[in-house]
Amino acid sequence: MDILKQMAEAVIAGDAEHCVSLAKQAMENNLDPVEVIQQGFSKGMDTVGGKFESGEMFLPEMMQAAEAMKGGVAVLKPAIESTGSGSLTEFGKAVLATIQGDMHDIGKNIVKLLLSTSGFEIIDLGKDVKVAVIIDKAEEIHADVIGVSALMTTTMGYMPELIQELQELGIKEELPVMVGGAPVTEEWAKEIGADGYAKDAVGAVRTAKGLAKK
Ligand code: HCB
Repeated sequence: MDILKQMAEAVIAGDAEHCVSLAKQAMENNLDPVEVIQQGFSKGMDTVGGKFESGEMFLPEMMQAAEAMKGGVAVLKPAIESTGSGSLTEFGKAVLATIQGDMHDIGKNIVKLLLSTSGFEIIDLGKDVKVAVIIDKAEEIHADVIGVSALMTTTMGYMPELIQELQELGIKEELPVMVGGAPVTEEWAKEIGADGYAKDAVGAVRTAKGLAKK
């Protein structure tokens, strides 16, 4: 089995130790750490989500899988940071948050890692963040882009609320919003009037750079 498949399997098994040792092995073999996250660990997490949905896996196992993935990503973090390009503020400031009611932050943290190594200063508001808090902070620091994450169909609904609120305050033009997270699609992003969408962290860097330049 190739190493990426083993990584996915280690996440599914919730085996943190194995995730860490595979991540170390990947670094020793000079694999691209971003590729390793996207094609290895994240694939395992997709399977975990499917198994949870079909009742084959339960919450404790999903939590264990999340911890295992976090352990693996932590090993890859320095390698991603060392390949960083661009000065800290080349593209300006990005406010990141997982939306209100949503505790999922693994994806948002990967987006943060990549943006922070791509010329953005990051203001990470964390998870379960109220729309008003995101707007206040973005306004206060004159953010160049707002990146919001939602992993549940129930919390996605706060994204259009964020955009409407920005419109009502008359500051939508100066604060572009990028949306993402597993249930979010490009079509939906357009429908709610978001300025950008990204399927993954690499896409988030591309989208954020495009929005910040404007
Ligand atoms: Co969670 N959970 N979960 N969960 N969870 C999901 C999201 C379900 C889809 C699983 C399922 O049923 N198939 C489901 C939601 C269903 C729905 O939409 N209605 C679900 C549920 C139901 C729940 C609970 C309600 C379960 C319960 O308590 N009964 C509960 C929610 C609590 C709450 O939020 N209020 C819950 C809890 C958990 C944990 C704690 C066990 C754990 C989260 C740990 C953590 O994040 N610290 C967890 C996990 C791990 C998942 C799955 C398995 C994986 C999510 C993940 O980390 N993926 C997920 C299933 C799935 O998504 N397929 C499942 C890996 C990352 C790397 O991918 O998509 O987050 P990502 O991020 C990508 C990409 O989207 C993009 O870049 C990232 C990197 O490439 N991106 C952005 C992300 N954000 C962006 C923002 C931008 O602006 C731009 C791009």
